[in-house]
Amino acid sequence: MAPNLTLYADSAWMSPWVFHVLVALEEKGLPYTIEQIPLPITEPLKSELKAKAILGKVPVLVHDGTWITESLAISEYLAETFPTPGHARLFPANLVERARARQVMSWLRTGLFGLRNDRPTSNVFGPPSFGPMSDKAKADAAELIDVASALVKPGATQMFAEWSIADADLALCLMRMVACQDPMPEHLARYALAQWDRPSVQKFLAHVPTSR
Ligand SMILES: N[C@@H](CCC(=O)N[C@@H](CS)C(=O)NCC(=O)O)C(=O)O
Repeated sequence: MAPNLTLYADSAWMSPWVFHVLVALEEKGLPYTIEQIPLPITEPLKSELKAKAILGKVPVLVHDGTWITESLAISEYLAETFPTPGHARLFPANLVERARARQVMSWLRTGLFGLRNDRPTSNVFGPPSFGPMSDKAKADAAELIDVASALVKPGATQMFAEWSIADADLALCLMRMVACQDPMPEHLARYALAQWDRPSVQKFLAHVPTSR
């Protein structure tokens, strides 16, 4: 029987964390429906979400009455609930690469606030509109390029031996700069654009789940 999955997404389609979950669902080849919520989330709806999903934020994944928040918790849940070989992998099979993927995703969620502030995802998912970077954003941009350069070899279209959901997250962060034509090594821009061509990412840009 097909699983019963619903993704609660922001109706403006700007959330990098909703992006992560939608890409995960698409890569897994799972059927799902979308509920769109305008941000900021109103207090009554926030309370309703908290009662069911602990946190009143998007993304929320609902699977057969189980409500989960936090994008990383959701992709881990999807990876374990719908494992290979029946479904595609989200995390590298190799232990060290898997740890690295988690390291990158955790770092992207807890840092780079200057860059995230000056180069919001609205530039990537909508028409670019941006000013000069603050010193903090410039430092974050340099850190992002350093980290990405350590992980993405010239000519590579993925970080590890196989694609992982960490590639989608790293590519989106790089796209914050690519969309604003900020300088970066050519091979990193090419890596980000290659990720952008994936059907799962294109699905996010179209805001429509694949009908299965
Ligand atoms: N760390 C969380 C972040 C979730 C989050 O911050 N969601 C924002 C949208 S990007 C949200 O729901 N904000 C609405 C609010 O706080 O009212 C994740 O990875 O899912």
